[in-house]
Amino acid sequence: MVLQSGKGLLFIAVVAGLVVISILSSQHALADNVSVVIPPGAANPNFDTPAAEWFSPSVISIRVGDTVTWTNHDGEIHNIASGTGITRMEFVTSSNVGTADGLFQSGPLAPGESWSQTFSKAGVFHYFCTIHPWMNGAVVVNERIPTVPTDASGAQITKWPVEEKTLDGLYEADLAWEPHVILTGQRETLVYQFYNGITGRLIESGVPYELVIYQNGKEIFRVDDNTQIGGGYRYFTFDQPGAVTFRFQKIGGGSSFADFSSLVYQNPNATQAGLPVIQPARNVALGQAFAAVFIVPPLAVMALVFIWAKWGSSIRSKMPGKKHMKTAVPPADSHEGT
Ligand SMILES: [Cu+2]
Repeated sequence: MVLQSGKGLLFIAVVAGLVVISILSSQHALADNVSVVIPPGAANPNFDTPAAEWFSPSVISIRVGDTVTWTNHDGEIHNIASGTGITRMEFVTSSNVGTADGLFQSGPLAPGESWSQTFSKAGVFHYFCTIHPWMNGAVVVNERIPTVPTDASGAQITKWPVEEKTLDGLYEADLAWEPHVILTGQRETLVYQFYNGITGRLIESGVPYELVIYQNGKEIFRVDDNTQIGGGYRYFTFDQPGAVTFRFQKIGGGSSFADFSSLVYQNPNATQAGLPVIQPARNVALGQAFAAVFIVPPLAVMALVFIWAKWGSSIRSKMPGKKHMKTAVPPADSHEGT
């Protein structure tokens, strides 16, 4: 009996293990793991750091479900804390040390150590090192856009156009939207037709209807129109992501309606346009560029002024052009010509 229950437990454990493995592998198929490196010299806020940025890359774009792994390639201890650090100017002029918001926080990362964080929500997440708060970075998490169109519940739409009867059954509408997967900022073309819900015959032109678009529970568009032979069409561009309902109502003056639903996804191109800007490190190359622009020319001008002040008069008296000028201008006591 003991052996039997032991076998039963073993069987359950094996099944549970297989389930876990299949879940993990299916997640693995969807999610990526991306790397951010803390470069050598990141601990140094001055011009003599070889680091071009404090985190490399300082802004990384991923998708919901992806994991970011930070690895410390510097020679000092660093950490990763969500929130906003400080600018280098603040480092010099204030005692501000940044504000961690607690969304995620690593322990101390010794040289060579790594730490990972999985992002399950879309958005822009700023982070910094609390030991060196001028070290700022950001993770931009984009929605995972499906390759197939769905209704608002997530069920895949396989047949176009989508057909729906009004609740009272008197009318039927069909609607197709193109592209089928809706992104913000992308022009959608809605194409639709109306039929008699009982006979299935096409509704002739001139029958009034109303198209209303709801998104995230709010009405965002409404138009009165009349049916046309060959069907109606309309362009629409969504500004916001979220569930959307296309409603045809008051067809032929009736009181019923037919609803179609889908999802609008954040356009990754739009997200790229709003990427956060992270101040670069004050690295050696930047220091040289700074010196070339702000230090070398003023020093050169100062040197010239000094040389001119000290030896200017002797240089002027020795210049051949000046001698020629003197001989060319007649002396004041020369009046031969008058
Ligand atoms: Cu640090």
